[in-house]
Amino acid sequence: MSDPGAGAPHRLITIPWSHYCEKARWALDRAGVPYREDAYLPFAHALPALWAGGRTSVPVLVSSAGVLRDSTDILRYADTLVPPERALFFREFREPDAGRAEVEALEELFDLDLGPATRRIAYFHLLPDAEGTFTLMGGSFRALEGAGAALPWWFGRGAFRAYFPVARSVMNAAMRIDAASAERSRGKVRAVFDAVNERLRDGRPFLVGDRFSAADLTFAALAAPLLVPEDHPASLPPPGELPSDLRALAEALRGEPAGAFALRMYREHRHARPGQSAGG
Ligand SMILES: N[C@@H](CCC(=O)N[C@@H](CS)C(=O)NCC(=O)O)C(=O)O
Repeated sequence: MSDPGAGAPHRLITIPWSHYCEKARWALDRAGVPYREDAYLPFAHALPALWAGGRTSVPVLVSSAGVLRDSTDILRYADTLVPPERALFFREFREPDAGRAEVEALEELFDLDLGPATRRIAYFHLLPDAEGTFTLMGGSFRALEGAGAALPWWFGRGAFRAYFPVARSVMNAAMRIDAASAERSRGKVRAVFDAVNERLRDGRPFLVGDRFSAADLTFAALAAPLLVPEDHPASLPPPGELPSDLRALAEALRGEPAGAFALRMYREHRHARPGQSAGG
């Protein structure tokens, strides 16, 4: 497979299946920005992210304009590279406008409430199953291989078995993943999905205005861990391959207007970058 990021002036440091990384990747792909993706396993990502001038969380984008350490900043950067009428934050409105303020408010709501909640629920169900996690991680790296996300040489089953229990305990502690917090996160997902269902009740094609915005992209990307869209470039497992509780939740959410909306955003607006096939 050709490397679409070869010689690229941008470097995106990721954990390949991370939904905040996918949010940034989607915006860069959409803006046609050439970049190389340097993908790491959780914890292996922290030092490269720091060395690049970021902090320990990813995505980090190293660009000629500097180092961007947050997915929202990366979306705003991508907006400087597209014509105003395609900007994710509705840059065509020069003055602060109601639509633009709505996009900003929704993007922030999804970042703060939806992203941490979908991640916690997904990990709560996935991490107890080492084999399933191995398959997910390996699949994501392979799907993004053309973008530079080669599997680390030590990611054989033996090494993974040694690495995984330690990584899992640290992840559980760092993200405070347990049954009670997963239940609270379900409540947050419920509230966000209710709000999006309500917004879509009038049949609107997008969350704000009449075109795709940062609100649509952020909702779809950050809901993805619980919706497992077929068109996700990190090749998430289909619902049928998820642990049973997570499968039931994915199927229920996919059946709601908000879930169907996010899947449609993936189908219609998540175009693969050159040199990489969508969904794998
Ligand atoms: N507000 C940040 C959140 C990024 C984030 O939570 N990244 C996670 C991966 S999904 C991470 O790197 N966690 C590891 C850490 O914080 O050390 C953004 O939008 O970029």
